[in-house]
Amino acid sequence: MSMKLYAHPFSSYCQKVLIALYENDIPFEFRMLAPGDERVAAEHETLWPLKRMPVLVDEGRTVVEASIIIEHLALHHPGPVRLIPEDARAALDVRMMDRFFDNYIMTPMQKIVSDSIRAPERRDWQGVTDARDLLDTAYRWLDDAMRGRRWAAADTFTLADCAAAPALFYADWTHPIGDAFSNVHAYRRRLLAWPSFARVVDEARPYRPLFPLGAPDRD
Ligand SMILES: N[C@@H](CCC(=O)N[C@@H](CS)C(=O)NCC(=O)O)C(=O)O
Repeated sequence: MSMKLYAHPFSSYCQKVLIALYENDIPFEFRMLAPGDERVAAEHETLWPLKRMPVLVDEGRTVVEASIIIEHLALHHPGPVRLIPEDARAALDVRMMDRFFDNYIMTPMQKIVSDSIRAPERRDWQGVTDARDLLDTAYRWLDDAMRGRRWAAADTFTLADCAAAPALFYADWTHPIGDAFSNVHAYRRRLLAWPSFARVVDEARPYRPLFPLGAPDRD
C-alpha cells in the first residue's frame, strides 16, 4: 500500500513534510486538499477531525503533526539523508530548534495571516501586535544563534531546517526580517537555494495569489 499525504503545496506545514519526503526520494500519493474538492476533504476530516494538514497515512496508520510525520519517515522509511541524528544528544538539539521554528516563527506568522482574513470587526489587534513583537524577538534570537552556522542545529540539513524553510519564507513575507538580522537573511537564502526546498517553492508558485496579505514579487 502506498503512502498518502493529505496536503496542499502552498501550506507551510505541508511544505515542511514535503521537504523531508523529497530529501530521501520517498514515493507517496499526493491527496491534494484543493478548495472545493469535497471528496478529499471528507477523507481528510474522517482521518483527522481537527482538519489540519498535513496528514500522512502509511500502512493504514494515520500520522499527524508535521514533526511527527518526519519522525515517522525517519523510523519507517530511512534513507541516505538522516534528518534526525542518530546521536540522542544531537537529536535533542535538532528537536529544540524544530520547536523554536514552529512555536516562535510559524505560530505568530499564522496568527497575523489568519487575522487578516477575518471580518474587520472580528480582528484581534492585540493578538497581532503580540505576534509581531514575538517575531521581532525570535528574529533577534535566531540571528545570534545562526552566527557562524550553516544549518539550524547540526552540520547537516535536518528536521530543524525542514521547519525553518517554510517558516522563514512566509514570516519574511508577513513581517519582514529586519536588515540588521543578516545571519537570518543569509540562512533564509541558503534554504531557498537548497534543492528540496527550491522544488517545494517552485511547486507552490502557482498558488501565490492565495496568500491573504498579497504575495510580494520575490521569493
Ligand atoms: N501543528 C500542526 C499545524 C498544522 C497547521 O496549522 N496546518 C495549517 C496549514 S499550514 C492548516 O491545516 N490550516 C487549516 C486550518 O487552520 O483550518 C502541524 O505541525 O502539522
